[in-house]
Amino acid sequence: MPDWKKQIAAKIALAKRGAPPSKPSADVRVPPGQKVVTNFPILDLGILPEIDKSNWTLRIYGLVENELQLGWDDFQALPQITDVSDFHCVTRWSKLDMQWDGVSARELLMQAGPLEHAHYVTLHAYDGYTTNLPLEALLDDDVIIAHSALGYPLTTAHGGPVRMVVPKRYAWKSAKWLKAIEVHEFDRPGFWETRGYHNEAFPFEEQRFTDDDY
Ligand SMILES: Nc1nc2c(c(=O)[nH]1)N[C@H]1C(S)=C(S)[C@@H](COP(=O)(O)O)O[C@H]1N2
Ligand SMILES: [Mo]
Repeated sequence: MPDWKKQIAAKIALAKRGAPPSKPSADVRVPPGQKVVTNFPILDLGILPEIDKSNWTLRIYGLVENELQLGWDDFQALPQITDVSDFHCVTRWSKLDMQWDGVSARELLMQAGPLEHAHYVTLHAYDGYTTNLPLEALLDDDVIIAHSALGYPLTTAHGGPVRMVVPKRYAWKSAKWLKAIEVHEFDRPGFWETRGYHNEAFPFEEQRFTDDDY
């Protein structure tokens, strides 16, 4: 097994061992302070990037063994998965049973091969938005680089052609119009994280804003 595969396996084991108490218990499905909605609200900076699939690319770069730059056909050729998860926005709406189709973030990261000192990622989006996560957070089974929601291709408003979905964190960590995943050693707060939003963003802990901790 190549070194980076062992490292990923070790990181997955670590993530499981140290899993934060963010998983819904059987009887509590909706995080505190959230209301279930049946519509699918749209939240962003108000910049709608129009991205043509013919010049769309997704880059994985930084502390990886093989930097990747995928075009649309390359992305479609990757193994496809479907995952159903709940989506929690810090503005207090939750949408349950969202079905996402796309590529497992873990699968893509495995192909890139994070180096030993890779610990954090920055997600870069086509509207200039960024958000940060621990690398481990992207290795969970439910994290998906999605091209479809509820069986339909993502609309531009919801982040099409491709967005990240990280169900265990508040939705601002789920970058729409995903352009690149940058892998680095030290944590680098993203757009909202530098504006007072909580760095970890676990809905079941109500980690909404940095002040909540102090
Ligand atoms: N690129 C980008 N991604 C983004 C945002 C953004 O402004 N730009 N907003 C985030 C926020 S605050 C939320 S709640 C979700 C909303 O996703 P939706 O509009 O599909 O409901 O997208 C997140 N991803
Ligand atoms: Mo949000």
